[in-house]
Amino acid sequence: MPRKALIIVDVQNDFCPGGSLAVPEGDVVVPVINRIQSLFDVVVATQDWHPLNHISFAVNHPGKQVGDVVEIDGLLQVLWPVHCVQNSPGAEFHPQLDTSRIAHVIRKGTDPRIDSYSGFFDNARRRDTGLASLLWDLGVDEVAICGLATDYCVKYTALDAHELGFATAVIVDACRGVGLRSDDVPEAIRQMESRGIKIVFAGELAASADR
Ligand code: VGL
Ligand code: ZN
Repeated sequence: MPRKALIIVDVQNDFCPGGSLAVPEGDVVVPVINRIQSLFDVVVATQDWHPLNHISFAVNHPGKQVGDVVEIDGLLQVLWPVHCVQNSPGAEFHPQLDTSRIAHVIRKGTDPRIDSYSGFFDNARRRDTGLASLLWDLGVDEVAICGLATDYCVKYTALDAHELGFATAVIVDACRGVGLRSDDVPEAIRQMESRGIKIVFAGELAASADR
């Protein structure tokens, strides 16, 4: 029965250099992630997968700019450039990401009315993506999270995984952040660690693997 899952978060062209919401050094996570995939019993991936009329796109808010924060239905929403539009090249996985081991892909952010940073729930927790039950059905009790971006989707996916009862680790050198503010990434790491999420490096994983 599988136990340990790797969750690869949003390693998509738009979050890599040259993409519309490029995360600095976003592509450097790709070889690291490819190297560690075989250490896990099951590998799943999330894909940010927005319709063109998505609420998180600044262009859909006349008079607003990228980086502005608006309140929608009582939730604060950062406005982003158009990114990861369903079926567009920017929404595809980075071409060098090894997808051969990915057992399931969870697409999130598909509802135009609400954003979804976490791979488990939308930002208001109205809807479940099915990721938790998928992992439970596979007998997974331990997850490690990697990908993009440390200060958004990686962070919220890790916080939810921990809260759902999975023993949760974040592989920091297999993640990169947006860093809208200079301390967003270290702050995200501190926050995850203070909740009980383990912060690890890819090299330690290999060393502790019992096979
Ligand atoms: C993400 C901002 C907007 C992420 C997704 O994958 O971290 N960030 N949409
Ligand atoms: Zn998005």
